[in-house]
Amino acid sequence: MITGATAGFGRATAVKFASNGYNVIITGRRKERLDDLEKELSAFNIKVQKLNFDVRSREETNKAIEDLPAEWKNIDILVNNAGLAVGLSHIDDGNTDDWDRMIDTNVKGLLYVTRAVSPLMTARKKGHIFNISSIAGKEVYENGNVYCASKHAVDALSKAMRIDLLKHNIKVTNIAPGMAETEFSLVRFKGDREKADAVYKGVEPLTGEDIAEAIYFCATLPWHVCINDLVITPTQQANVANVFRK
Ligand code: NDP
Ligand code: 8X3
Repeated sequence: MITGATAGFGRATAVKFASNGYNVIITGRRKERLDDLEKELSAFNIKVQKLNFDVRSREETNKAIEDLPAEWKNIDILVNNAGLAVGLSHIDDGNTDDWDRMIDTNVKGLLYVTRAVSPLMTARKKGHIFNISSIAGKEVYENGNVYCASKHAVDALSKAMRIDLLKHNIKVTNIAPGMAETEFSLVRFKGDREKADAVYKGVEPLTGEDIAEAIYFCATLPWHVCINDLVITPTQQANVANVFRK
């Protein structure tokens, strides 16, 4: 099950797993995108289940999971990927609606999905949860305040989940990507393409496929091996502040 499969990392992860024979549950708010992805994935001769809900709604999230047909409730792998950055401003000048969107999606949404899905895994004594944090969950940069705080929360929750779910034979992997060209910057800059493109100027950024590859690698290791935390950046990026642009 991959949250936020309508774009970027989530979409690429759905394609990666489906192309390797996994049945996939794909989620997101944009229904037409889910329909298009379902068509694309059906070429791999696997089963696809679409769940069209907003992770910010506890009711919608619980209903989506509760209503899953029994055979789809055997979720082996959950990728908590749905998330976003909105805006880039100093703390004294921030847009509090943007702050709500980031905290409600990146932190509370991830918690709602985990609360709904993890009991299905503990009951079966097996599962693997991936949380997509960020290098913004490891470091803080100017104007990144609330986004960085939300991803630090994901980083902390990955560690906490690992401890709490240990006795249930459930793996938890925190993925912390750096600069990746998806719809991320277009969302952050509210549709301003020029500003979004400028983020990646002179850099070969990560792609959704790069992150999908890493998730697939972690998910297919022998069962006694768990990658707890993975920081992945473009070769031209050392950390949030040091980027070598050509
Ligand atoms: P995209 O904008 O390309 O994809 C984001 C996905 O999240 C979309 O499928 C979107 O679906 C979904 N989503 C957003 N809000 C909600 C919501 N309220 N309910 C359900 N789904 C939602 O961005 P990325 O693929 O880059 O981002 C994926 C994750 O990776 C995010 O958590 C992001 O913070 C993180 N990340 C991104 C990095 C980057 O540089 N790109 C680097 C590090 C981490 P829809 O709009 O259809 O609901
Ligand atoms: C996205 C990467 O550096 O823009 O999480 O915060 S960064």
